[in-house]
Order: sequence, then structure tokens, then C-alpha cells
Amino acid sequence: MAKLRRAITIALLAVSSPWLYDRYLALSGILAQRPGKLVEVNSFNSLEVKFQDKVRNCEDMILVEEKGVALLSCDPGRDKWNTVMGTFTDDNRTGESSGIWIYDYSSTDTLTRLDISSWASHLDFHPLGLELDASTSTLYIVNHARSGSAIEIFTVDWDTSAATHVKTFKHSLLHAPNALEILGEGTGKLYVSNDHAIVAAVSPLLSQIETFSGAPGGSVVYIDINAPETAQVVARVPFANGVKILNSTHLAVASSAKAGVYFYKINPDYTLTFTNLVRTPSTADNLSVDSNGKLLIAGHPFAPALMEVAKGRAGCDPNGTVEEKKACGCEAPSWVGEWSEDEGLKTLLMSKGQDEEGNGICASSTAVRDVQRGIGFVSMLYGRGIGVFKV
Ligand SMILES: *C1O[C@H](CO)[C@@H](O)[C@H](O)[C@H]1NC(C)=O
Ligand SMILES: *[C@@H]1O[C@H](CO)[C@@H](O)[C@H](O)[C@H]1NC(C)=O
Ligand SMILES: *[C@@H]1O[C@H](CO)[C@@H](O)[C@H](O)[C@H]1NC(C)=O
Ligand SMILES: *[C@@H]1O[C@H](CO)[C@@H](O)[C@H](O)[C@H]1NC(C)=O
Repeated sequence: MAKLRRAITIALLAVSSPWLYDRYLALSGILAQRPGKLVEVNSFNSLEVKFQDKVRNCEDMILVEEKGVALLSCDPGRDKWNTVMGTFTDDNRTGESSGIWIYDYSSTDTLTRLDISSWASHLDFHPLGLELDASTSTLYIVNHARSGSAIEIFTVDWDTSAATHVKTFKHSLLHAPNALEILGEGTGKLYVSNDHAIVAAVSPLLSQIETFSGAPGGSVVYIDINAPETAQVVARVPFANGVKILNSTHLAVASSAKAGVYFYKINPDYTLTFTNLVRTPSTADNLSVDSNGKLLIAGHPFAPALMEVAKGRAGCDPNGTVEEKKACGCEAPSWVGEWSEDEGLKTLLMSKGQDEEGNGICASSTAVRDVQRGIGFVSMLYGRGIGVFKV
């Protein structure tokens, strides 16, 4: 009996040890960056936070370099309603600065809110990932609406900074949409990531177990808005997050659970073939590619701090009591890295978080860089303002 038990134990250890080793790699990185241990890194020529009093909780950001503007998706309402982290309160105000902002960084250095008020559901708008098809000025935005997660499609009129709602797109394969990427201009073909198999709305506990176990519950779905019946799951990734086309042949997918970036070869039928995984010293949230083909990765070096902030936010009121104001803080650290095949992975920024005045970068979710103009930005999932750096 004892022998049998030992044999079973050994067999179990043998099958689980690659898994244990994998989790050890992910968790030891996290522990090395716990508060008090984290060593700050700043490789930029300058770094400042702007617009602290104008926007907060900006998750995603894209550059429209031809116009010298960046589009930001910001949602103060995330404090009270977060389908990824599992915050669900009845407070359905989305917040004064919720929505898409156009940041003119090349000439006027101003923020203008994209006017979507002609859309009947504009008050149920919790924007996350966004992507622009510049050829048709079509904006695709993941909306974690209370009425159900969907992709909202808009046409942008740059002259009036207004957008017309075209449609709300839902699909059974998009049960937990997070990021999206456009495939070919004007085609309506997309890759969309689902962050989890089990969403927090169904079971917060199982959703977290899924995250920490590193189980490949997230997915990447290929979808053609004009032929939804052809949609298919093309990859399975633990906590799939940012999705970005790297070049004409390869796609990168960030994993917030593995702590790394998965690379895939894109096949002619849009299916994906896994090629390799690059581990990152921080969970990887969102991705962007600059005009030199370098991949920028932003993420959260100490996930427990991020979860703490997310949890506390349900009680945040910037105009409230001392306690309620404190809940609006953002002490979660940030990491920004860049990767290229030739130079490998480099850390550009490691930061402890934001202080009460809104200085410092916290909870970084996306980094973008305009190489020509030598400027870049870091968005902060739970921070105030946006980080602006000079390279
Ligand atoms: C992340 O980045 C991709 C590519 O830049 C973008 O399409 C996506 O919507 C972003 N958002 C999220 C939530 O990861
Ligand atoms: C918010 O909740 C109130 C009260 O339940 C409701 O009347 C209102 O329509 C809701 N607003 C949105 C945008 O869902
Ligand atoms: C806080 O107060 C300011 C000034 O009174 C007001 O403009 C703003 O809307 C308030 N914000 C919230 C979240 O209540
Ligand atoms: C695209 O990037 C991958 C990964 O770095 C690389 O192996 C491949 O050769 C690149 N393809 C092209 C066409 O540059």
C-alpha cells in the first residue's frame, strides 16, 4: 500500500513538475517585484504624467501617426464595473471622463473627447481595447457594457471629432473580449482575444484559479464582421490579452498569466501556428508595434497590487471622504519592455506606482511610440492621466 502510494505520488510529481516549474517561473518573477523589493528603471530621456485632472483609467491607446494623434480609451466607470477583475456594483455612472479621447501630441498638445453622443447607448460605454482601420476611419472598440460585452463599430469624422455608431457586434465565441487587431484594411477581419474561459461574472474564484494556474483558458478568435459564421478559435493562451500583428507573417499575443508573449505564424486561412514564447519579467498586458517593427509590451510586475487596487476601487469617490479618496489611489507598479528578434527583450521602465498628486506611472497597460517624432506614451489601467516619454 505504502509503495503504491509512493508510486502514485512520484507519478503525480512527474506529471505536474513541468507545471510547477512553469508556475515557479511566473511567480518568482512576481515575488522579486513585491513592494519594497522592486528596483525602479527609467531608460527614457524624460518621463512625465500629463492630464491627471482630465482622464483616468485609460486602458488602451493607439497612435495615428499620419495625423500626429493618439486615441485613448478611458473608463473611470471601471472602478465600479470590471468584467476582467470581477468588480460588479450597481453604480452605473461611467464617470465624467469615460470614453475615447483624441490626444493631439504633435501640434496643440490637447485632449479632445470623441463625441459619441448621437449613439443611443453611449451611457453604457466601458471601452477597453480599440483599433482603427485608417483606410475607412472605422473604429473598433471592445465595450464591456453592462448589457453584455460587445465590439462597437464607429466611423470617425476627424474634422468634428465626432463618431457615428455603425453597429454593436456580438458573437458566441466572443464571451470575454479583451483586445482586438485588424487584419487587412477595409475588410472587417479581426483577431480578438478572450481573456478567460471562465469569466469573473460566472465565478470570481474559478476565474482567479484559471489566472494563477496558467491554464490556457483564454483564446484568440478569428472573426470576419461581414461573415460571422466563419469565426473560429485559432489559439488558446493563458489569460490572453493584447493581440498585435508583428509583421506580414507573424502575430504576437500577450499572456497575463504566463507572463510572456506568444508568437504565431499566420496561415493563409488565418489559423495560427505557434512558434515560440518569450517570457517577460512582468505579466504582459498590451502590445504595440512601432514603425521600426519593435514590439512594445506593457504590464503589471506585481499582480497582487493590481488586484488590491481593483478591489479597493469599488469604494472610490474622488469627491468623497478621506477613506473614499484613498480608495482612488493607484499603488500598483508598472513595467514597459521592448522586444525584437535581433535585440531580444529589454526593460525600458519599471516604476513603483503613482503618488497622491498623480506623479509616477502605475498599472501600465499599453505603451506606444512614435519613432519619427521621438515621443511615446504609457496608459494606466487605474492611473490618473497618461505617461508621456521622450526617447
Ligand atoms: C491592446 O493592443 C492591441 C493592439 O495594439 C489593441 O488592438 C487592443 O485593443 C489593446 N487592448 C487591450 C485591452 O489589450
Ligand atoms: C442606471 O441605473 C438606473 C437605475 O437603475 C437606470 O434608471 C438607468 O437607466 C441606468 N443607466 C444606464 C446607462 O444603464
Ligand atoms: C467631483 O466634483 C467636481 C467639482 O464639484 C465635479 O465636477 C465632478 O463631476 C465630481 N466628480 C464626481 C466623480 O462626482
Ligand atoms: C516576422 O517576425 C518573426 C518573429 O520575429 C520572424 O521570425 C519573421 O522572419 C518575420 N517575418 C518577416 C517577413 O519579416
